[in-house]
Amino acid sequence: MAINNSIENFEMIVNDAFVQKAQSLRPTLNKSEVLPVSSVAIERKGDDWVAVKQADWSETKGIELAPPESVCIDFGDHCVGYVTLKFASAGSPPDAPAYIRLKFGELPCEIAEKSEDYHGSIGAGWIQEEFLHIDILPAEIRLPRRYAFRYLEVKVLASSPKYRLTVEDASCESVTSADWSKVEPLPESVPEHHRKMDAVSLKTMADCMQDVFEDGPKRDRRLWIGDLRLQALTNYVTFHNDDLVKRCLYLFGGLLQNERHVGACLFVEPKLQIDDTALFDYALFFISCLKDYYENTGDRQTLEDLWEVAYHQIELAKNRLDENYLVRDSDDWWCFLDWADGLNKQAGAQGVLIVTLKEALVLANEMKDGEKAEEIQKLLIKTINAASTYLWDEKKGFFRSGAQRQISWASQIWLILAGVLPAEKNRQILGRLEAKKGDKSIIGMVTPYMYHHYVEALFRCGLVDEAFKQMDDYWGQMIEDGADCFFELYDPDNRYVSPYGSRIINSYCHAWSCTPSYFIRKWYAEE
Ligand code: RAM
Repeated sequence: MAINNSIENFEMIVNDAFVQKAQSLRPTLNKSEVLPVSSVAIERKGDDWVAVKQADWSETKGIELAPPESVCIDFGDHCVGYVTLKFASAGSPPDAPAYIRLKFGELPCEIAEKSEDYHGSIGAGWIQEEFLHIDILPAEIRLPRRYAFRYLEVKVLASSPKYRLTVEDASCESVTSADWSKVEPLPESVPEHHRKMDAVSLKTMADCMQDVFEDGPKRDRRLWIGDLRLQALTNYVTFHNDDLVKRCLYLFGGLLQNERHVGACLFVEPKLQIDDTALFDYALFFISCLKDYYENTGDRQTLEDLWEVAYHQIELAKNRLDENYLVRDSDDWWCFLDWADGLNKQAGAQGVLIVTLKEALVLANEMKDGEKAEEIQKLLIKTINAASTYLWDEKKGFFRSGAQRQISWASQIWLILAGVLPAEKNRQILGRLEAKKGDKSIIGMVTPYMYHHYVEALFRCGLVDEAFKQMDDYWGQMIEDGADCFFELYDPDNRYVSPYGSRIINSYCHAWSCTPSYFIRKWYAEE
């Protein structure tokens, strides 16, 4: 499946007032200096790589390297920011430039695996690697790019027989728009392993909170609406940066695609620009983001400003319905849901439509917009009927999707969240899924984003113990596997999983995986 689904004759429709509002809410970035902790060796462990401590940084500083020697610096935790390196020389006066390679890794595999071997589907430029000539030594070099990393390898490719390059010191000016003082302490009742999980989620959040809510500070470094929705939910119970959510809402509302479609993602540099990727589910999530924002802030003005844009997404979604009120399927990348290989999106998309119609109804009532509320009601009845008539397979006990009548976790989960069937039936589906775990005939899940919806479905069905167990098995296992932040993709049974052709291009601090904090903080507060 091609993931390039650019709109033909793409045009951006700008609402200047909305954009101005968004720009007036630009956050200031908090800066702090992070210093290295130690040097490490990257070693093989099974099918993965691990960092093994060599020496404290205070003992490593000043290390002398001759080609092809290298040192791998461990900053002790995930960092997002600007790196400064200090170099000098040992031996005779340097009679030739030093030529070095720098590699930054969120995980050890990014340092160990060869960048030249990457031939995947997205730009190799995301691999954090630099080749540098240093003409004059000593030198203090502040690198112009912002990096997301914990490990930094400095390798000398060339010096001269007469001198060695010394790595005198390194530091990182880390940046975030998160304000840690806003995070409330967890209730006493929260056990240790959930405290740890909350801490990793918070770190993930903070490192993704920049000029906007980025999806990942290593890649794609931009505002995606699916990620925003989960970040915003988590933000309301953690960093309370509601203005950043508001900014993102006005950006999406103020920079529309053809036909006033809300785009899937947008860029803030070099100028504000909506991307030409359109996704069925992501456009509808504008409704969810607005509803969640309004519920959490009571900001009526924003609701009034953006309601029309939100409602219009339903009008557009209607164009994709067939005569039976079923979402039409196609072979291109029209809807996201998850990166699971071969996943058919039809049933899941129907679920997303129903979920967001229900949310739109809440907003329509809030807006006292009777006409639209009625329109939404009608559509809800028809789309729910369509799901139970055409997608539900009573014999199998599962929803099915697409021409091949595929059964997947994503289809079940979204149609459970949509509340198509009565609560007891939904619980039974979840039980059946659990019993079929590992069954290859049912398409599984590979992103924390999809796992979030699974856990949400378990909570909604009152399966609280199962929901926490799932969090422990998934996000807890990620921590066991060495996560400083939560990943973009994770399959406990396959460390190599990547929709892009290589794990070194995956992002290992990814916004949509931050929701354990949301579940933990919501649940323990309600207890
Ligand atoms: C990837 C990113 C992003 C996600 C999109 C759909 O490029 O991981 O977070 O929202 O896919």
